Amino acid sequence: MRVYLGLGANLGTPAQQIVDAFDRIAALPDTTLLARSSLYRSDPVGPKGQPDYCNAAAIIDTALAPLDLLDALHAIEHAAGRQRDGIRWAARLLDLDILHIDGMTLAEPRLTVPHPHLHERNWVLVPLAEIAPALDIPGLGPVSARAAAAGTAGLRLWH
Ligand code: A4P
Ligand code: MG
Repeated sequence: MRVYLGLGANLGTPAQQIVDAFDRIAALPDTTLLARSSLYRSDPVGPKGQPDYCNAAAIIDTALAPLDLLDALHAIEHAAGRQRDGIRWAARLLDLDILHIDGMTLAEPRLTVPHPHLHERNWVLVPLAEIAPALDIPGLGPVSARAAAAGTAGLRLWH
């Protein structure tokens, strides 16, 4: 099954954590990393006073069942958190979201797909549009059009 992932981090060394997460995702069993987006810097949305986020998107093919994939992604988040002593879950060292699964919709609290906030977040849509512009998400339409509509306010490439 083909799965589209969103990655985010805003504590520690965010870009390094995203790059490490790409590697860990690529190393998951029965999983191939097909594409990774550029890294983006985005203004934090949510509680004030957080550092900027590093955000990115990825496409994988995996034989893992959706909830097994979710567990595996949580394990990667947990491993990233454990590497850093002191600060824990204050903002976020690593957040891995399942954005979309080809041909599948899920509406459980543990796993809602497409991701319920996808349509309103340019830091998710713009990286996703870079690697999957023609992807047509149920209820959203083509990602490229949604990304264009979401704009680039607060979003730039990570340098
Ligand atoms: N869950 C349900 N559906 C999904 C899905 N499609 N993918 C459940 C992943 N998880 C899903 O998630 C909480 C629970 O959601 C999980 O246990 C899972 O079973 P979490 O990652 O543990 O918690 P969270 O991320 O703190 O919660 P929340 O509300 O999802 O936060 P968001 O919406 O992810 O927002 N600003 C910028 N610029 N960039 C960001 O990346 N991120 C956030 C976090 C806020 N502001 C940001 C960014
Ligand atoms: Mg999340």
